[in-house]
Amino acid sequence: MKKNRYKIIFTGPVGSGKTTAITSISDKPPISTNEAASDMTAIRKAETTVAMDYGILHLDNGDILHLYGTPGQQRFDFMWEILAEGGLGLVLLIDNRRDKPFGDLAFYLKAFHQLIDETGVVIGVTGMDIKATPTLADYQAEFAKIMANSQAKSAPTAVPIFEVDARKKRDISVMLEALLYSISTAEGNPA
Ligand SMILES: Nc1nc2c(ncn2[C@@H]2O[C@H](COP(=O)(O)OP(=O)(O)O)[C@@H](O)[C@H]2O)c(=O)[nH]1
Ligand SMILES: [Mg+2]
Repeated sequence: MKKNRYKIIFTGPVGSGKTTAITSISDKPPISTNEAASDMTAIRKAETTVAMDYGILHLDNGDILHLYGTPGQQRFDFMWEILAEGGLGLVLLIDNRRDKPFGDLAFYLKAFHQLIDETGVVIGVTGMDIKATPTLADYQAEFAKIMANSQAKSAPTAVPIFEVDARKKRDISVMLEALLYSISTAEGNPA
């Protein structure tokens, strides 16, 4: 059986759980390129990802998923387009503990609108064990609002949105399955 190789992009603000999620789900120890943070993020985290995370996941059907985490800081956003190239879909992690999670949501949906339009997106809200609001229903409503205001022609009105704890492998795999399923149904392919 021919193995298909796909690329999944994980994005979201610093601290939203990208490195943790890829570590939780990867079959091999993931590669992360870290350096001591030299900017404001140092206040948030002593060490932060500056280049990217990479992990690999072998599916039961023989397919292989390559998992890439984007660097969070905006000074690395020139890399996002390169990373997104050829991606099968996007995992957007939003940290509910942050001040303006809806601002983060709008920002990342806009930054990755091309990949989202062409493929698909699933949203994972992390940190809900620490801060329960906004709720998942609030996120769905906000997502619909952002899409209604966007210029995108093929913008989806609803996407899978989950509460996830990036430390829990099961949470991440459920979210990934939903992404793969939504992409396969959108393309009319069998899942
Ligand atoms: N309490 C809690 N902590 C989480 C959750 N998801 C991730 N974390 C923690 O948040 C911190 C930041 O995660 P990290 O993967 O480094 O974020 P990144 O900057 O997006 O790569 C880590 O200490 C994680 O263990 C969650 O759902 N709840
Ligand atoms: Mg990281």
